[in-house]
Amino acid sequence: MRTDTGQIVNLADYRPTDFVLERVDLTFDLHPTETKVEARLIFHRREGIDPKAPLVLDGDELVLSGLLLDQGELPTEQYVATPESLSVRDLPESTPFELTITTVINPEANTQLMGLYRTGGIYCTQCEAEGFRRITYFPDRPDVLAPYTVNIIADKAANPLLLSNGNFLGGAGYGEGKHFAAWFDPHPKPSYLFALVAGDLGVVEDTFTTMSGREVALKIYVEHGNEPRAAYAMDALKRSMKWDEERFGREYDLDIFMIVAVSDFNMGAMENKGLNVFNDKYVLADPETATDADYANIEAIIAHEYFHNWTGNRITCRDWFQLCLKEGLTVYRDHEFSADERSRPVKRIAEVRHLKSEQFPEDSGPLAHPVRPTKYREINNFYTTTVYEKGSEVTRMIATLLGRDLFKTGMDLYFDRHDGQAVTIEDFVKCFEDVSGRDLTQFSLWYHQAGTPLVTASGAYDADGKTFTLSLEQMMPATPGQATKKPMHIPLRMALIAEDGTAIMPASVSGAELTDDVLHLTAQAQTVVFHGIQSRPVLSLNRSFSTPINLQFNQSAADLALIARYETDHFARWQALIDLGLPNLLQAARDARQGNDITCDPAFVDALLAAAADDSLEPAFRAQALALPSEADIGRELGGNNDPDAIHVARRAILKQVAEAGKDIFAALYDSMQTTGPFSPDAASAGRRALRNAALAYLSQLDGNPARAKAAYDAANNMTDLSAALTILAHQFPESAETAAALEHFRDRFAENALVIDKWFAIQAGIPGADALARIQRLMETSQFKRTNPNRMRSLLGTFAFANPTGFGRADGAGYNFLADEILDIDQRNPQLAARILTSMRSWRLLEPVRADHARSALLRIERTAGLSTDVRDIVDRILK
Ligand code: 0A1
Ligand code: ZN
Repeated sequence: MRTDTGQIVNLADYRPTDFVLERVDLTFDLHPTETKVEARLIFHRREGIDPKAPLVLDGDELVLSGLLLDQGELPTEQYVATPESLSVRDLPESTPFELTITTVINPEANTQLMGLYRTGGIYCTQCEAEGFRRITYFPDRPDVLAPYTVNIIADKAANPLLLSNGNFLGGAGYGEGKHFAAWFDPHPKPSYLFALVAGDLGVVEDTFTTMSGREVALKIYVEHGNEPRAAYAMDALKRSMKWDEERFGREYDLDIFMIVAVSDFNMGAMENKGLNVFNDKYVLADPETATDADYANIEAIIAHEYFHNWTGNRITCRDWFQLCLKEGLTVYRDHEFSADERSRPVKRIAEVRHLKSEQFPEDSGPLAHPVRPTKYREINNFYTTTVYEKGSEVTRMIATLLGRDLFKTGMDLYFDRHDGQAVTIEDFVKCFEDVSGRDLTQFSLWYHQAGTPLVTASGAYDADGKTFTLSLEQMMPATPGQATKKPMHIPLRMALIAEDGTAIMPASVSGAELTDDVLHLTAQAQTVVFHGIQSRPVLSLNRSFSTPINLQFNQSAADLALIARYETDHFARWQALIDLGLPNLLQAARDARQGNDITCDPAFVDALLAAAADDSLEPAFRAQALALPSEADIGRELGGNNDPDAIHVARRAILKQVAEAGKDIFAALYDSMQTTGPFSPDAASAGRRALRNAALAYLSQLDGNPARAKAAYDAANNMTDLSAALTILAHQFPESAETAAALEHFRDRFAENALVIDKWFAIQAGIPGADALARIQRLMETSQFKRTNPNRMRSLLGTFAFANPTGFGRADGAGYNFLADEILDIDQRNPQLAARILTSMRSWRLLEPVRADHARSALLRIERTAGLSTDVRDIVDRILK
């Protein structure tokens, strides 16, 4: 394990390598505990580099077992090898030379799941960001690109499949029960995109004919027996390939595209060239075992990894500071894909919910960092929602500023200009400046300034002058390392709506640029006047969440209700309902804290129920409206001195009041939204299920007993309905005999399916209340619990720490202490996983003083432990700062 060296990497220190890598030729002789890796690397010294400069290669826990220069032995004084680096001197001044490096590594012992490891008897690799250096000594950085040849030798019976990037060259027997295969990837790539998979897997095959008529073989490899469960992933892959051709003109560029599903994986999936490796959670689905959310995730992640082929692989990052160059852009592309395949407004609502619940807390807490950071201690900790989701929002804003057509022209220029290169955010932005003539200097602050801008708005109508005056002000909060900030360029989509719901078009606008429906806020404060307004308008601001800000705009309940009823942008309707409801939830939390009665504004309840009952709206939209902000969302909005128990009581009370007022509507929806016929995962059917299960959750609030939820559980014929009913049983009636029986039934029915058992763990980990910790500890003693499996750990510990505020945050601090012990334990095996789960404590300063004190002590205990990984050290230090 890499323990902390305290070294910080700075963007300002970037410089190209001294040596240019021309070609890579790798030979793997696979063995579970002693895999021999021979790397033949051809380099030449870059022009103008000091002839005395040594070649320094990266390593991580490596042992050198052989080194040749142009096939000859090297005197030992010519090189220095440590586990972390190999330095070779007296190398040729101007001619190319070949280094042959041999290392022996132990895939079986690789519990970090970085580099070459074993999972379920399969050899597999994960090299992003710095895993390749755990395989061989190498210039392991994204700006070193080369074509790779890979030879794999392995026992044939155990490993009939030998896969790597690129196109298959050939294979043959190798004697002693072994065989070998050779692959060649002609597209120069950085080492983080290298992949190797070997083992015995089942396959689902198909083909795709590209827009220029080339046939590409498509293969998805899964555990034997799981082949039927990969059909949806294959369908999503073919739709992604087609969409990228139609929307961005991007064609696939190899003869074969492979996906391998593995059960031990630190993240969601990885875009290795031509050989994506996936967490099997994002490949396997059938109606009996996957929820609608699982199907949507599979579609999005298959698309995401495939889209990386152009945004990430063909054009890659110059250094890891540019991570958002590939991630923000590719998330934007996968969001657009899902919006086109499903419902655009519902997709946007889901994105914004996710952004607000995950990225906003990051951006307002101790882990806040710019979309394009300038320093890091551990790059693994920068695969964040800021880089991914805010990075996507920044890309979306460029598209908003330029308009769809110019944005596409800018993307075309980016692909043309930078194909085959490792580039920067500045290179990317320049393409859009060049095609539009717009100066994006101020806009680029979105990449450089951390924190969520706060925009304050107020409007006034002058009936005599027929003007509507909008005052806007922006405030950038201080974030770690950035005390003061400059005003940003904030593109706000907007509409003016008349009392009868029709759109009002101003005759002219002064005080700000308005292009189509986009108002440009560029100064710290701006007064915008809309002229020729015949009647008092209601302003809908930040339509479709065109900019990721906190908006303070004290609109009356009546105005919000009007937006919720008439806006043509359905995202804005949903936002208006949230804005109507949130003050009630916040007041309820304060009242619960004081022991006061909890009340709810009927205007909100009426508007919500009107949306729920409106058959002209998509069911999925109505389900989103009925899903009130979570307890964590309420805590974030309260902004400090938070008591999770009070928030829980408050939210439950409001839910109950909505349920009471809407019981007839919910009963009718529960009946009418039933889907008939064979299961289909399409968005419309999923929306009906979501609305029906939302109605069931409200009705169960009123029932006071689990009978209805139990009946729903018994009647369910797909995993969406089954897990929804089980969640209601467990979260609303945790002590009931029906819940105990259903949990047992669920466990026994799906005992053989790890992904479903993950759901079983997650549902129980989310049961609120102070006894949650004891339940978690009991679950950890069960035979199904597996410490080495990241999905299982995330299901149990991740759900507990991220999504159970009353259980995890119980008043005596036992939850925080427990997590600290677990983090220290996980860190010994898998630092990346430990660091990620630890980020659940990033908002500890928002807690009331007693809990905050307990949280701090637990964090200090981690911080004071010797031998922490760099990953955990980096997070704990920043959270405590
Ligand atoms: N590039 C992948 C995410 C990923 C990042 C790091 C990993 O291991 C540390 C694995 C995957 C993506 O964006 O999908
Ligand atoms: Zn990605």
